[in-house]
Amino acid sequence: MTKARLANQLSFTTFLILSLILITPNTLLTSPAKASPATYNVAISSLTFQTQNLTVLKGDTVIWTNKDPVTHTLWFVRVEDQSTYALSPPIQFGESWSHTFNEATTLHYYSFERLWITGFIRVSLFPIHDVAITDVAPSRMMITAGDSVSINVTAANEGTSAETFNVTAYYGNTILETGIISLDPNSQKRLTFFWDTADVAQGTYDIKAEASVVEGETDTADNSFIDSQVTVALTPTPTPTPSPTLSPSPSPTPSPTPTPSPTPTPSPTPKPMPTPDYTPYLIAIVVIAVVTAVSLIVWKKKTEIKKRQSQK
Ligand SMILES: [Ca+2]
Repeated sequence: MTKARLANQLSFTTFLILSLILITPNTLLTSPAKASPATYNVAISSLTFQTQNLTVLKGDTVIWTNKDPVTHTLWFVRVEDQSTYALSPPIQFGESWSHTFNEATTLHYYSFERLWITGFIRVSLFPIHDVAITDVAPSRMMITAGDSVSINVTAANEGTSAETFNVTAYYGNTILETGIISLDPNSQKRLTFFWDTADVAQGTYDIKAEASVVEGETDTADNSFIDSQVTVALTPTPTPTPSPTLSPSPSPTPSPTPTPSPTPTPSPTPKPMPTPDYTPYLIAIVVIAVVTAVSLIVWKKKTEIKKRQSQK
């Protein structure tokens, strides 16, 4: 009897354990640990939707706020068959309108009054991991070696989960720098890289940025972005250096020539001058000599005359 009761108790315990084993996984599967629905804000400003592209989970809510001084009515169209998904009431300046997306679909939407203002919404049943590089912009396109260039890279999280990933900037195939960035879902951020081109060879380089692939990411085509080139020219300093050396060298050659020329000019000028100056002196000497000679002759003749008179 005791053995029978013990056997019954054991079988009941086994039943309980088996039930727990079987029921527990079912309970986990029927109520998956899903994050609470998220809410995203989109401003309608400067006649654009900011942010333009959204990826949300089924059950998430988006709030649009009109910051334009005009009315916007939002018209949502399913991409797969162009059927209308929803139409908002007219949203006046300063007003908001929200919508919770309960259908897993992909939507294109417009401002009904201005169909060229467009946005894009992907509604997913499961979390999406998708990061991207959406822009690469160097500060200058033409530089000389030694210049510094800043490169602005815009990285985005286009998925439904927060992500941390690497962003690497390149010139050509050479890595410039790698940075780490963390982004919330449906957000973007700009990173600035500085490129010192002192040791960079002359040439034209593709400026590129890459986002590392995050876990669970399938759309990797948008993780790399190349849109611009920078041309590095030779340093201008060596070029002008020889040219000034060559140009002044002929100029100094003629300049010393005229410099000595003024020196001889004054020296010959005073030398010929004294020559005519001596002439009157010579003339005076000649005149004095003649006068003296005449006087001597006259004196001699007078002396002879006196001698003769005294002899008489
Ligand atoms: Ca991607």
